Amino acid sequence: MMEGYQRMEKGRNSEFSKDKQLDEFRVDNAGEKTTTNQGLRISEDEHSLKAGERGPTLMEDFHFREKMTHFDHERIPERVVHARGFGAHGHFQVYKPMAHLTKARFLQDPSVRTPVFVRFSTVAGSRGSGDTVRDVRGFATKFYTEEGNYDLVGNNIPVFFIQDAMKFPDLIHAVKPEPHNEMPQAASAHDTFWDFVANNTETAHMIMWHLSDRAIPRSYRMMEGFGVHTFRLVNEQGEAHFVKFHWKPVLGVHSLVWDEAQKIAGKDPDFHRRDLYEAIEMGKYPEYELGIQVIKEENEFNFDFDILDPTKLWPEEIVPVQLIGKMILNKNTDNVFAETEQAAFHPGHVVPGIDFSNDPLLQGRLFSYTDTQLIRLGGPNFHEIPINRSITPVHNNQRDGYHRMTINKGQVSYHKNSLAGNSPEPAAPEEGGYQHYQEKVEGRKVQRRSDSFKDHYSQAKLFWNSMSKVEKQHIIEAFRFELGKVKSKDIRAQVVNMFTNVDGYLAEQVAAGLGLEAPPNPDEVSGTFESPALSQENTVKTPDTRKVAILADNGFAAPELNLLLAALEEAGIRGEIISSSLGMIKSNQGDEAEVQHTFLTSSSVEFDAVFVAGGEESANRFKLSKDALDFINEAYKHYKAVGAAGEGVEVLLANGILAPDSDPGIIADRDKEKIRDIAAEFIQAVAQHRHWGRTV
Ligand code: HDE
Repeated sequence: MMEGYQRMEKGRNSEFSKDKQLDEFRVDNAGEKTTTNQGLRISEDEHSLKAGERGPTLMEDFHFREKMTHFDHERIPERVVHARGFGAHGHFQVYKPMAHLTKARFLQDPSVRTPVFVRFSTVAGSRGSGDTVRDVRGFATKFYTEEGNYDLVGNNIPVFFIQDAMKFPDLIHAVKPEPHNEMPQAASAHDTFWDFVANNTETAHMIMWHLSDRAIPRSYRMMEGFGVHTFRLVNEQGEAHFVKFHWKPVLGVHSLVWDEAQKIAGKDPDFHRRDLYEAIEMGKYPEYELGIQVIKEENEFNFDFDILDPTKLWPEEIVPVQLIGKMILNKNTDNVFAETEQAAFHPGHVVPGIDFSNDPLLQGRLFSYTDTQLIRLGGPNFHEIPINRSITPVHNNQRDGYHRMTINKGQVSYHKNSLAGNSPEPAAPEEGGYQHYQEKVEGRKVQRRSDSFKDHYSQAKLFWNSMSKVEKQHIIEAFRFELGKVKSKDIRAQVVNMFTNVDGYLAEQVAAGLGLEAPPNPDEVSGTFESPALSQENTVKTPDTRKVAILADNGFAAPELNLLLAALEEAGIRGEIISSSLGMIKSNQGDEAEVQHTFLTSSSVEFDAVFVAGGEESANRFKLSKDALDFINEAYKHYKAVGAAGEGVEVLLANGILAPDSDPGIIADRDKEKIRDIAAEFIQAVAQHRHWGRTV
């Protein structure tokens, strides 16, 4: 048996091993003749076989029947949650050996690149819903390791709504469209969701995150990922540590503003998938560092929260995040259905060195994920679908079932046996056999929750205290929006009452927006503790990979525009020209520039910033163009950097956007000679992401 393990050893996975495996399944039709699914070449693919040119279609037309039958069966059930998602391939590399904490092989050798497939998703919406709705985002990673697949199936929020898996169907029934009229799609702003919240106060902490900017990310490339539950790392000596997993995006954590998010959902429902797809196509590969927080087993009870409670995070200031490796996403899928849609993740797909905790939410998930694939992917052989195959060989006595691909040789499909020399045979731990951590467990069988899970508000308050003034205001407005859409006045009042437990000012502000009076803060939850790591104000700020709209028309000032474009490119920013019509525009000196979008085909919400080019004729047109003025105004309203050079400044003035320097994030100068400085300042302003100091 040692031999088998060594065989695996020899075939050590490289970054390309999964790609090579997938290659066996890829099909390219280029230059080929059309065939039926039986491989028969066909001579006709537009006309069915008929009895006479104007006669009825004949049953005998096997090609027509096969084509139509296949089409009729093209759909599979969407995921019951996380239906809408988008995936990409990449690889992961550890920074240094982690042997002191875990024996997981993919966390040992910094020279090994482990292939990964990641699927990002929203939770509540259907497969065809919008990307930018207010929701939690899924962040599921499949590592194709040399010891089998390891799935880290996380979210972009570090805690969850509920503490016990038993309540998951209730939570999801409450947030999904209401059953009697199937509305609203992909939204939590309705009665049943808030009824659930008011009656299940363990949701308080997660609700604070859900109503914060975290639930409207700017990009999948700019959000964190969290394993949420406490897991265990186990080393070669059998020692275990509690661990929480984090993904930290290299570009920082950034969000949209709510008005913008709603508009994008209409203008470009594919906003996040397009952003990810384009970044990868352009070679701007998204990167995330893997972080771990570690708690020694003997320190399990040293905290004022229960580390098994999934509604609690471990403040980074108390348990620091160690960055242990990096993931780079560098390849789009060839076929979204075959890869992204058929990917089956499961928190129970682990490798030696990674184990579970008794978090009751995690324990329930360990059942649900295989179960759900049976209905979605149509049977027990979903592990044979190319995207789900491990790059290590699979040997066991499981047989048959729908769509079985493997042809298992031999007479024997049971253990133990002598006819086949007792193979396949379980591997000893030294041979890579997975051994569950031997945690000592004692207790009565009860249907109860530990008292240590009863505190529902301290960390909701911690989150609130950690927010900047602007972030707090966004949370207040989100509450007002969500509850404003709730029809039942009783539920509105219940929710306001509930959140007096988090913060009196918050409850008062929300109540005021709803025309209610907030009851006094019961002050049960005191504390002014903060975790600065939770505020997006403190994140990385870089202009890299941002998208800027440049408004230019015939008569634009070419030298300045070229200088600006070059400076943007150097900073990693994509500048795209927007004008009144497509084609080429001519500068005041006859140079030409190509227009990428018109005001009809694009919208300011699709860009991170706007710049108005100089040139008298160009500027004069925009001053009179409602489309151009709306475009600029909207960017201004969404706190984005707005720039202008030369006569472009007149357009801002015509727009009522105040004179240069009087407002944050407005970079404008009439003096064209200063274009280099203007560009540099504008790039800085883009890097800031948003300019909250602006009054709108
Ligand atoms: Fe999931 N979840 N979940 N979930 N979840 C699914 O599995 C479930 C939870 C998460 O891109 C389903 O294959 C239960 C927490 C992601 O394919 C299903 C409970 C976290 C994805 C399921 C939870 C997640 C899913 C639906 C409470 C963050 C998408 C389709 C006990 C740590 C994976 C599927 C992908 C998908 C069950 C709670 C993350 C039904 C029962 C907490 C990212 O099995």
